[in-house]
Amino acid sequence: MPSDDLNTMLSDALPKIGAAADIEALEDIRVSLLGKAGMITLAMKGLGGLDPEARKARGAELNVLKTELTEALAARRGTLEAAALEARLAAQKIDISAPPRPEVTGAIHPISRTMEEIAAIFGAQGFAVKEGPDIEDDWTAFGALNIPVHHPARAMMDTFYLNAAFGDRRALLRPHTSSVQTRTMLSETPPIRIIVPGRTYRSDHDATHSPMFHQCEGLVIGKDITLGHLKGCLIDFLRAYFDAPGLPVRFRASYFPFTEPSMEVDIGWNRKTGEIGKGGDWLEILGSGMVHANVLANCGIDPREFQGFAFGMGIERVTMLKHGIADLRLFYESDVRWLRHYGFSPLAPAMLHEGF
Ligand code: 2NL
Repeated sequence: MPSDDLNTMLSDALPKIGAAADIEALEDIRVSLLGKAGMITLAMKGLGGLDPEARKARGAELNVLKTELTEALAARRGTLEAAALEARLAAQKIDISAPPRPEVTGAIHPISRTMEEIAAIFGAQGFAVKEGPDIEDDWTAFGALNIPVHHPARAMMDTFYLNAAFGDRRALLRPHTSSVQTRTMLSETPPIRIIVPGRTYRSDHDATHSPMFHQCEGLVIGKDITLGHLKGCLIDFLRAYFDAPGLPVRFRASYFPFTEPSMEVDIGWNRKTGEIGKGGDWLEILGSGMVHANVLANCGIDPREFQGFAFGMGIERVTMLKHGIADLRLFYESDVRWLRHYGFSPLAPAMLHEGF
């Protein structure tokens, strides 16, 4: 049987431990029992004064008592800590039933989207994207491209001229992106394989013309570039862009001052339904041709050594055809309802996938 004083110590301590209100109170109790001057510690120290027989018996009793108290302290500490954690979690609780703040998501403009798609398709054919200034001089925009001084494209009614000059050249807003190709031919040596998407300006304003619009032109120059390359390149592009593997494509003889021979490129469609790739009608979609020898020479490339092809298309036009957008003017109105309807998710960028 344990000694009476130890029994009393146990029966006094256990309820106190069980009732300790917090960790601090529990710690005070632990120190009073097991600390340096605690009751158990002192009782342990008192063992030295006993004879061996009694010391052994009381020592064993003290160890049992110490174990019981230690376990009781640990159990109470566990309970108090769990309660404290519970209280902290309750205080920090997030109310997930609260309605979120409305989040405004922007959309990619259809013109930007088309330019990204065109860059992805030609990018896979090895083309680089080039950009250049919107304000140009008349030699870079016209003269270099074999467009004679009295050509209608140079007339005031088509081109926006500025009251400024670059030396003896008149400043203007570029009426096509070809000036960027002029600059590229002047600054780089072939092989050249570029597309030039960008803004262009013409003094024209009605339901189907905007004074600012977008074009994408392309230029390929090398030693052995042929009309066959032009055809393969553009057929592949049109079938990828319109996502129509069997799309009929027709090359029709035409005229541009900067190409010889020149061809307009038509695709098959149904004039009545607007469906692309079906029906017996033809729709003009691109201008193209083999770069004129004069243009190469003007831009410092020897036409006896190099040749190439070029093409151009209107971004608005191919965007309207692909997405069934009827009115050109809405592209520039910045009406958020229109943008939300015709715009594209910035999280799903244009890229070349299996379907192309
Ligand atoms: C069209 C016609 C075309 C080009 C653009 C070009 C550029 C250089 C040299 C030769 Cl630097 N050609 N560009 C060639 C043929 C047609 O575009 O209908 N565009 C919307």
